[in-house]
Amino acid sequence: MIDRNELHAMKTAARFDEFGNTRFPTMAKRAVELGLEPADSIKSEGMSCFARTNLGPTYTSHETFLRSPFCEDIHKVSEYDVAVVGIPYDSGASNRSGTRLGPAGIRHASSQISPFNPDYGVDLYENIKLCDAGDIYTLPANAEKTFDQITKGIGYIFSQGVTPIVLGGDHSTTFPTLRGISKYIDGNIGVIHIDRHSDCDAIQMDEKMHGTEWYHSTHLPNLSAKNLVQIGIGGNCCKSWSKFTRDSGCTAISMEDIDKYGIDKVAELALDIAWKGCKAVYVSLDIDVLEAAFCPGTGTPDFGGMLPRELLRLLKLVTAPGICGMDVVEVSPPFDVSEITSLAASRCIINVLCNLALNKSLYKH
Ligand SMILES: [Mn+2]
Repeated sequence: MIDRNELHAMKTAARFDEFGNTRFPTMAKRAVELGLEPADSIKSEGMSCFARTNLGPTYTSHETFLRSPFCEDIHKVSEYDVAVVGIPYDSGASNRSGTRLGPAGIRHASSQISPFNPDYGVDLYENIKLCDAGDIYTLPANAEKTFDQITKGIGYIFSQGVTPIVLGGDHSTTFPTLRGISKYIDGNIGVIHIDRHSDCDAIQMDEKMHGTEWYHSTHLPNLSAKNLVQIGIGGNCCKSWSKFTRDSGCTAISMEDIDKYGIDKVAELALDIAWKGCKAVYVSLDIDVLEAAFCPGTGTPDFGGMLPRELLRLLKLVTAPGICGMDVVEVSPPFDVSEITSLAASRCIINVLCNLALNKSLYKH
């Protein structure tokens, strides 16, 4: 019979105290110093609001967007105009997962792109003070605590006078993002939502999944459905979509409308509705609005969506007057091919930032 105490594993375990335990408390303290205390609902030691040191989740990205400076100490984020921030969370995905790796995928793809953009004649390194604020520390097992982290983190960036550009993550993250931003806007906020799907159920699989963010966002005190414009809608939408669109007062624009009226007229209508009575407008881009051939790496690909140049033209027109923030969600690198989808997301963000620089329309507050 083997002597239990002679087992290698048991001997090693018995030496636990000899290993010392100074590294974890030091790193935990530094994580909170640099990345804020976590949301009040989180009790575990060593967790912070922004994932700092290497105590964050393993899928947190350490590469920066467009190789911009990493704002490790989040208290210094106010030194920048724009902060790119990742939300590696995909527990709201009802179909294919993998968007927790979206921020890492988009950052990696963006590192191949030049900060100089000949389409706009703008060099982002020269024209915008851009940083990467790293990722929000997300909790895959708990949506509400993750949402609290997102609301606190994105709200903090916005409260420091910085425009947040959010890398998703699945689309459920947009609700806590808007909850964070909207409370710092003294007035109403409008939204231009570009997506193949309307995501407007109150509840999905009994939870706030990635098909529910517009129901909850339009119940925020200063965000009315009357200022919500959804562009690209069609394909694989739930039946409940028609009820929300009919009853809430939001405006849905389908691919057929885009074919009929063209991108320029659609953008004009979207701006008119989103800005009506509002102090600021937010843009939420679900990458699955692109025809599936151009975005294989996403949770719910759909056939018959926008072509890349239609999407770039739409973004150019709707972001020209300025935005208070933007997200690009639903990039799922495990399903991607040759980084097509991550590259599409990177290009959309870079073009929008160049557009803000060109029009001098960065959000001021
Ligand atoms: Mn969506």
